[in-house]
Amino acid sequence: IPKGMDLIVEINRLRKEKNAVILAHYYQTGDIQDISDFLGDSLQLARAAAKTNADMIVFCGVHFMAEAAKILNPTKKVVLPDVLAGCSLADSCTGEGLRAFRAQYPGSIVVSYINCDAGVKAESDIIVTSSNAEHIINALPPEQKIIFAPDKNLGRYLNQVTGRQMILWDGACMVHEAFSLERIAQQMAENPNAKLIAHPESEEPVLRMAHFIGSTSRLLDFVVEDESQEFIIATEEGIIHEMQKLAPNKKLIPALTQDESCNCSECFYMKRNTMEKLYLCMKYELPEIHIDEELRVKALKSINRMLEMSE
Ligand code: CIZ
Ligand code: SF4
Repeated sequence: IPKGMDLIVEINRLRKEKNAVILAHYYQTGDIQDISDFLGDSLQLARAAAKTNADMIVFCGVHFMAEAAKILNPTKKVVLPDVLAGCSLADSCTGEGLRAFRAQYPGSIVVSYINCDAGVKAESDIIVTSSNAEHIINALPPEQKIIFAPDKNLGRYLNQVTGRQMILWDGACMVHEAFSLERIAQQMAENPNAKLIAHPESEEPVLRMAHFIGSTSRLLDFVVEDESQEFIIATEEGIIHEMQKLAPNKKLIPALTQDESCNCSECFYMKRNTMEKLYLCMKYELPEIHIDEELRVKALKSINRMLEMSE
């Protein structure tokens, strides 16, 4: 990259020249969020990917999200700025592992959180996100035995709100598991008017203390709409960029993690994407997401069930 090159100008030029659409997750860095055509959580981005007319989808998020965009758009080129933008939660479960697990519970169906790879999606009956999971699970027959993968924290929370007893796969997100109950309690004591809001990937003790629990997009709406002026945010701190834009006068405090050397809860995978890598990936159209067609069709079935059931 030539020194002094204006990355914003160049990215805009490439976007036009190549009829590309830039989709960015709320956990991306602020500069990437600002340059995106569409900013959203995983469900909103999957929907945007399903609707786009662009020739190239530039997916600024992690690998499983870009892969979902490809599953929905097999004829389009999908590129991801850094192919190593993975996910500890998606890595905790494989298609084979899930198939073996499922074999232990005959008669059950598998509901999987969208944070998983295509192999897991292909072994699942229905995909859910944290925005629609409760609604979809409630729509299943009460006697239906359900396996929920891969996030045990979200699964436990969903069991609580739906009254089901889903069998849980033992996976978790390293970012949402990093929060410190003690340090958050201290933050609450120091900011007595602040409401604690949390993503359900967080651990149970944090959720028990929270005033509000919701998906990424619901947490955003809550901060904007609630009468409170102060919030402690227990989710990946990238979301605060958009929250602060939409609620410029509110005080937004990132919840503290166990690691005292940093006060932040950043997803290291999400932050692998940078403006430089975004520019290079648009220029060279690499790294590109490829997926085996048989696997894609199987994975698509479970995603489509979600899109139908969450309308
Ligand atoms: O932790 C994540 O990656 C989340 C919550 C994604 C999303 O947008 O649902
Ligand atoms: Fe995966 Fe957690 Fe990062 Fe989300 S925040 S991409 S679940 S590691």
